Amino acid sequence: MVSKRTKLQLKIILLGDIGVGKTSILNQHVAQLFPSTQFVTRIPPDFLVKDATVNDRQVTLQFWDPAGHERFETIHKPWYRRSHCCVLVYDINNEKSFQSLKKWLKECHDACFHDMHNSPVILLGNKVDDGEKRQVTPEHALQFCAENGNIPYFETSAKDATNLQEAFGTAARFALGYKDMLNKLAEHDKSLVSVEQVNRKKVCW
Ligand SMILES: Nc1nc2c(ncn2[C@@H]2O[C@H](COP(=O)(O)OP(=O)(O)O)[C@@H](O)[C@H]2O)c(=O)[nH]1
Ligand SMILES: [Mg+2]
Repeated sequence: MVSKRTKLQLKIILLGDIGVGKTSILNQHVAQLFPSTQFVTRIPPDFLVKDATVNDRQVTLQFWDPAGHERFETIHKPWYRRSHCCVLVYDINNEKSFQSLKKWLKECHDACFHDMHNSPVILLGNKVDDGEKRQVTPEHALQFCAENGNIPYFETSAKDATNLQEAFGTAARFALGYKDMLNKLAEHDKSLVSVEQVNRKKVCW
């Protein structure tokens, strides 16, 4: 009998102020839906799932949406648990949502990715289809990215899907790379334990 191998599950979280377009981005990317009012009453934990091939490997991407919880000062730590990539989102027409990125990035680093300069994070400047009221320039956004560990930056639209494939392709590769790194560390830890056990046995002899 051929054993069924479960696909690799990768958890990608979306973070940013309320109203920047996180839910719309996910619904456009996963289900080609805009506007996305039918999802507003979903109950957390809240994620959408999409199968994909990343670096020739079959994976299931779980996209986690804070689903309104970002209204509060912080999101519960368990929501962040076992994340493999964070997609930060702000609205290019809303300076305040850009100012909040520092807070979201810090929360994300504190909760899951502890290495500030090597963490699987990307940034989306959303609503480019509506850029006439723009309050944040791309240069300003790129400067933020350079100062925070060279975060890749994409200008997106949930309305017409601009750059969503590119952004989520990068997010998926980051997530897979991060998962592989965690697996390697776990293997390394296991071998450390076994060396320790051998040494302990030697002491007993
Ligand atoms: N023009 C435009 N409107 C958007 C875009 N993304 C989201 N919106 C609108 O912005 C509002 C907030 O979007 P929503 O997805 O609920 O934001 P969330 O709170 O971050 O999940 C809704 O009225 C959306 O229709 C976009 O790319 N372009
Ligand atoms: Mg939402």
